[in-house]
Amino acid sequence: MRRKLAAGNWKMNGLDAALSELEGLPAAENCDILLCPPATLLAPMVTKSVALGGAIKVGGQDCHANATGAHTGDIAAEMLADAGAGYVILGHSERRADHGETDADVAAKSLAARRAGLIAVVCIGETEVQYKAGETLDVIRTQMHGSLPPGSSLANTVIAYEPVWAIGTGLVPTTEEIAQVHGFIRDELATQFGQGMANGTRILYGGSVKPGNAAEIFATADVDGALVGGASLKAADFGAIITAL
Ligand code: G2H
Repeated sequence: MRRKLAAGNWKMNGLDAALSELEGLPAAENCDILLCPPATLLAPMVTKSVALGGAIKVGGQDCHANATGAHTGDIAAEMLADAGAGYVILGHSERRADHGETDADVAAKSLAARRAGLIAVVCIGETEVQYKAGETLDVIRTQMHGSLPPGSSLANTVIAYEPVWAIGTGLVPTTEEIAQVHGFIRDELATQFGQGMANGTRILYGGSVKPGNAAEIFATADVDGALVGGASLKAADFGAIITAL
């Protein structure tokens, strides 16, 4: 049985005062809660989570492939772990677009996450052009083969399917489309890593998840939770999404 995961990606949002939002989140018995704040808030968020009982897991939004070195502005997986993180988002489409990250980069970062004991939340998803050209499944297959390194397992990897055209736009695929892609991802996991990983790996949907559409998305086949951006910033919204799981 796959345990559901409600993951929040704060992106480049949030100053110290935003941590008070954690106080308004509901206790969730049926799912894990993960928040991925900007790096500046990682350690304080861990402290806040512990003060609230420790139910909220904390993750980074990216890591470098190396453990140390001359990489100004980057952060190592070991540093995220040292700050108390348990997860790291990798290959988000904004990083692929803004920083030119390739599937090979994401695979190298996934190995770094594993080296540091972090669970990698690996993001994949097609662009609007690819979607309209009917290339979604081919794109997903290519990204999975390139971004998931050998040794990926249900213990060290979560997949987030995020259609790029649905991110921050208010547009959402139909539940039939989500079910098709998530089922395809699970089949590809079986092909690449075996049936055990396919059965046990959590596959999140991401892209304009809101309180108003969360229940319908979560009821969709092979959806094990969500990676939530804008709606994870406020406890009222993220709490409603958690409750819908
Ligand atoms: C997709 C998602 C969070 P939003 O990027 O990963 O953002 O929910 O704002 O579309």
